[in-house]
Amino acid sequence: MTEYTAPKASITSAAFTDEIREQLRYTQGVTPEQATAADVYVATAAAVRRHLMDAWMTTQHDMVTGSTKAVGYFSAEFLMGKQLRNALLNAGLSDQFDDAVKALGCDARDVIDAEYEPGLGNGGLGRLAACYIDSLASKGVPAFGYGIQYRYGIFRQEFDEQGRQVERPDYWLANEEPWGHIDYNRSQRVGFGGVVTGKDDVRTWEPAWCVRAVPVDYMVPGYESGRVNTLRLWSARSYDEFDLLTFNRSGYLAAVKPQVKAENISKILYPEDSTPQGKELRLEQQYFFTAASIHDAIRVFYPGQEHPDLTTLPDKICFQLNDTHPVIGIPELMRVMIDEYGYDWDTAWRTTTACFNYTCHTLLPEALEVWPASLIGSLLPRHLEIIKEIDRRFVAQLKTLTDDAEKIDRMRIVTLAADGKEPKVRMAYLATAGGSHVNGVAALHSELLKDVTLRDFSDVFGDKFTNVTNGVTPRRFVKLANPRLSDLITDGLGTDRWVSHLDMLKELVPLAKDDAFVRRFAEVKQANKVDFAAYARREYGFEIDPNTMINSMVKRLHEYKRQSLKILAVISQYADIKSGRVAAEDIVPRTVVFGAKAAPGYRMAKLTIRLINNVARVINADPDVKGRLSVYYPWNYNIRLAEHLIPATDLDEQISQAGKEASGTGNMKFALNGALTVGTLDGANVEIRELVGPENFFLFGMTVDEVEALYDKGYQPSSYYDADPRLKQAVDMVSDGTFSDGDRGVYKPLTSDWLNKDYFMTMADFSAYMDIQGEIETLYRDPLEWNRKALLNVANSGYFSSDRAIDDYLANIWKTGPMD
Ligand code: CJB
Repeated sequence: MTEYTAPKASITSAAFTDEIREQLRYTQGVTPEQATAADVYVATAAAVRRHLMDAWMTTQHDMVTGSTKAVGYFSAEFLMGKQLRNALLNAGLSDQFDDAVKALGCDARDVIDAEYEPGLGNGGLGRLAACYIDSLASKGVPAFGYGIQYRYGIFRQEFDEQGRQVERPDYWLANEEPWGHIDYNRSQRVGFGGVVTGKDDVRTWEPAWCVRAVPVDYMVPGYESGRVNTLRLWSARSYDEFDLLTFNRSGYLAAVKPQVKAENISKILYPEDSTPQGKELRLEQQYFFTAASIHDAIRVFYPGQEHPDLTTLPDKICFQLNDTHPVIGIPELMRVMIDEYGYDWDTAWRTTTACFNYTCHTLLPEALEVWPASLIGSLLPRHLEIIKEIDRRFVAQLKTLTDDAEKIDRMRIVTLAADGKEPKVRMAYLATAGGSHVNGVAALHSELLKDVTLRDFSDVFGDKFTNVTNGVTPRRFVKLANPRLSDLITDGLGTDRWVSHLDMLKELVPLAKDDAFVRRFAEVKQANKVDFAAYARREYGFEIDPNTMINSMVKRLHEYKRQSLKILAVISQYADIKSGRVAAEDIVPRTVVFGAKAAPGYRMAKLTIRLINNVARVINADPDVKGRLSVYYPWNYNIRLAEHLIPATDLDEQISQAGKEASGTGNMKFALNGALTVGTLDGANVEIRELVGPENFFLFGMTVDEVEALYDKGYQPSSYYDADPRLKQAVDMVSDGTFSDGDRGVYKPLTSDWLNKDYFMTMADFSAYMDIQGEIETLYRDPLEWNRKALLNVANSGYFSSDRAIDDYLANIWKTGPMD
């Protein structure tokens, strides 16, 4: 593969300032003197877009005329974060911007802050998609991100006086949004409902209602690649026409109903992470964006052709299904080929399976989407026919491969309507049968997928299964988020090539023996902590002491991630100091920072939020522990907060129950920014620990096998409560009203779950978790040794670049590469 390096923008700061001035005048209609930071932000965005425009157009042109297969990354979520700094970096205009804002008399931070962060994703899955399109562009691989431009992103989280989560709508488009380009000329018609008519081999679907899918295009500039790819997010609009027949018959309201319904399709992002609700609107969204995207790909790659040879589609583009959300694309491509272009089944199937690949992001069975066949039938009647036919042929194929009838039943894509249960369509199975490859997102996860979740499939179609361990973009999460560390790395390596070749970080390993370099590394961390304290004061009114250990746990709130374990440990540490059991001076001063949103309907998760907030309230107000232990929970955790917190963190918590976290990507970001991890052998923690060295990772807790064995033996959480006085005391403090102004009922659902069910074995892992704290504190008391280990984490984490992950996808799944 050739490396394509474009010259950096050669424009001077003065010239760039003039360009911003021009945009202020002609786009914003203000003079530089009148301009607010928000005006300068919009003007700068417009100026940067102009710089990227030629490369964007050339990339699109080369993609269509060249012979390199493209990638269509289908994802219901793209959690992009703020765009301005990233666009400036990749346009080679960062320094010019810093000079320009000065010349214009404003503060760079205010301009950056003026951008409203789009929240078009829930968490890890959506952020991964954003990292991957960044890496694809940076490698010069022709690619589209395909998704939905939700009008309302993930809710804005607030806390009420009782510490409860309150969800506020995130109407991000009410703010100036200079990045998206709405392209009405390239809209697509997407149909729903209706009837299917015709004979067996010639079927015609007449949808009852149609939605206009309008593409909103975002530039995805590569880092030093000279390429700018496209993120195409579909927005649902109604057609002006409405059903005159209905109007005449039953009145205006009934006639416009489909139009109103149409606009709702892209209105809101479902806020469930990992455990989605099987709601009709969700299926509508899924079909809406995958259908529009497939039609769009055909339009792009066969321009103006009425009778394209679609059997060549897999040579032009492959579609990566980011989880089960876009899997309805498989029957859609079948339908398009058979019904719209007249191909026979076998040809359509060969083409479809060659186009699609599926990434699974979970091990939780409830997260694998299953749709009632009746729902698919009413919304997409022709697709249900096709899915049934896929299933029929699939079962016939299985019969030639195995005699195990039970196994075949277990593998059915459409479940049998036994015992009065209505048939269901298993989307993960459809994806596995209808695509060429299935991958998990970390080594352990991919093994468990094969051994447990999709075991029958891996027995029969073992060749389809592979692993691609996740990665994160070093541009956003190191270069931009942590400029001090970036400078130190560049100094240590004598080059900044590491930004696109992150494996070069390995060359820092010898520097871990150099005490002077380790001290410089420690100074970087300390300065980042001071910065974070200032940020937390400014944004949240928190008084964080940067001379304490910053101990972070940021991720979605989910029982399997075990925020409960962390808060119980905090309570226990609090009790230790308070009771005098541990002398205050023997405690390493610690600031625990939580960040997490809970799905609005997830009762236990929301109660955990309330508990954390109230533990924080009590501890932070208690003079007995002042300066030793404090707890902060900044609300509305998002990418921006991550970018501030991660570089300032000393200790990162990755404490999920073994076998439940598919990978994690926060763990990678923290390691790359020089935090040490306390974690279980779960997800990508396993690989992080192997790479950074077991001696540089705080491991605790049960393994996957031990968890299994304990379940089999019969798990009794209360026995751990009885056996460990620390645990007993912590749980009792939650029950006895310490964190609820004496009200003993508030946390009952939590405490009763811990003692009676505790599905994720928090009780069983508590003692091991507490025991490792001693080791953590001993090391932290020796700053040189702590920082040496933290530096070794940085040096050995280059593998977790999303560039490497994309290389793996290119080599093993997509079989393509950079454009010529
Ligand atoms: N994940 O964020 C989500 N949403 C889902 O619906 C299912 C999984 C997460 O995906 C990340 C990216 O692969 C993983 O790192 C993480 O473990 C997983 O929970």
